[in-house]
Amino acid sequence: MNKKRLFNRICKDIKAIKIQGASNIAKAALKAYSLFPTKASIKKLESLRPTEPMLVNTLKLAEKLPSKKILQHFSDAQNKINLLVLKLIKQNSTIFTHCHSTNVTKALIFVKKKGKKFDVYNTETRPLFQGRKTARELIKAGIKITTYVDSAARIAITKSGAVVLGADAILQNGNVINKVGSGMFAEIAHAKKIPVYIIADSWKFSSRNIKIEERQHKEVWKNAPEHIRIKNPSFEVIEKKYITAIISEYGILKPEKFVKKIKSIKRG
Ligand code: RI2
Repeated sequence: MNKKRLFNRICKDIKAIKIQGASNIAKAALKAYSLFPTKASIKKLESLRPTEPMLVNTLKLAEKLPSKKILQHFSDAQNKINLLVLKLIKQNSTIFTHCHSTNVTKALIFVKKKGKKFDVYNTETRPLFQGRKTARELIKAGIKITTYVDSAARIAITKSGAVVLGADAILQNGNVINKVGSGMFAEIAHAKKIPVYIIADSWKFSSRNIKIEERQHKEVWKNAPEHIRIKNPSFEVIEKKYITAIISEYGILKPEKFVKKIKSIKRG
């Protein structure tokens, strides 16, 4: 495939969520940028998924650093996260998760490989069913998984020992943006005194205002009768008061502490 076609293919796959999740999107964008390292490429790539600061942060660094160094960051951060999650997950516990997060699934698979026993309850994650991707990956790794329809989440959460979610964006005020439903699930968990952990590479932090991506109504209902208004927000805010901690390469930190840490690193 020639360079132009490959660039366009990557853009198309990111837009259609064939390439899914903040980390995978950032890595694919990095590959596309390396084909055409221009400002115009950055503009195009950033426009594909407006709620992904990791993509923005990665491309900003790609202007200064070799791709190899950036990729090294992703794997170093994940390795540190894995060790923290290993300490956190209790033997014979049940973890609830939503959507598909590479940071989450890699950490859970690591914990399983280290011999800890736990099982996972997850949601389908309508309309694009990213929960099935999570279920496939975890079952392949030998982790027991039970999938619920999204509207059964309260039943699943109530039976779980912890809610573990990924992130698309971590905001200056400590709130987190993740797949739609996450805010509601965190609120339910909080009401039931079940801890809520966000597992995320720190490059998801953004000091900008983040737009919530609104996707096509066709994803929700392909041949809907005319005049039915369909809304399809892809993400929502999880308020920091519902988040027990953010687990990143900088440790297990309360949202405010995480933000403080990131800001001190940037200043330093
Ligand atoms: P990684 C996903 O978005 C979900 O919201 C998920 O929690 C987040 O990205 C995780 O990112 P989408 O691409 O942990 O399915 O994979 O819309 O970096």
